[in-house]
Amino acid sequence: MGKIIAVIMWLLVIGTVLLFVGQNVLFGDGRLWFPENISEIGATIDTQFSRTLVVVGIAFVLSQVALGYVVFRFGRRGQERAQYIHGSGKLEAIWTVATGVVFIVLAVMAQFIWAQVHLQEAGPNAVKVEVVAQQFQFNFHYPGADGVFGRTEPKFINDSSLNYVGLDPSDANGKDDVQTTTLVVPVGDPVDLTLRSKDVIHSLFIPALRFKQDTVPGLSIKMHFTANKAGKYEIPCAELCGQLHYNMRSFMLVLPKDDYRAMAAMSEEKFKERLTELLQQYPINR
Ligand SMILES: [Cu+2]
Repeated sequence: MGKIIAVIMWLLVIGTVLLFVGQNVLFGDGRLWFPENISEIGATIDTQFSRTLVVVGIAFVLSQVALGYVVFRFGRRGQERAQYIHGSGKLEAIWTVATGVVFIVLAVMAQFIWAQVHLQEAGPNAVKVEVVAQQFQFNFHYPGADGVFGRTEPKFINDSSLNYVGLDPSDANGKDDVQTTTLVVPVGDPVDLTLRSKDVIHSLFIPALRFKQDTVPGLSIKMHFTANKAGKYEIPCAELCGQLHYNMRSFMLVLPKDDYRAMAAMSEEKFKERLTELLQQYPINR
């Protein structure tokens, strides 16, 4: 019985490795893998991801093959018995240090990418969008033609009058501001997001950008990206945030610069009309 279990274990390992290594061969179109990357730093993130996957994959294969070997050799009663030991300080030190070194090296490499999107500024010409998440939608707030955000305050939030972000009606800067549930950005220009939440933790996930950031009540989190391909991309909420979480899905429209500039100068009404047209015009990129 032990031998059969060991062989099944090894077959499972081979199957798992094939799913990752051979998925392009098995399915041809890479449908099990990430969508096409459209972010300027996405390739770096993908490289880091693959590097981590290979390191963890090697550890997984080695440990499973070794486990299978032990089951194969010592599995049956009456035959060869495994030696019982109380532990080995030397062995434990070796694998703890080795694991530590591997993970610290990976973390140090990854933090360069993390610092680029979190700690470095997006630049003065970046397009600014404020994100306010709530159960169960993402609201995107644009400054309108004047380029200045109107003042917002929680006491002005009123979902029934579509003031989801709480714009102060008495502030002149807010008169031309636009609130939508679609993220509209230009191609090729940095986009500076400020993320907030009105209720619970949500997560703005844009797979095509390799972008994922929690929105946390009480915090303003800044992050930036540059999208380099026009199109319509999915934004699911990636944090279980309540009963209708499954339904919390927005889109990001990446537009050619001229189209974007034209929209950025529009009134809220015109902006939304144009947005409806464009959302129908662009198919979803997967
Ligand atoms: Cu959510």
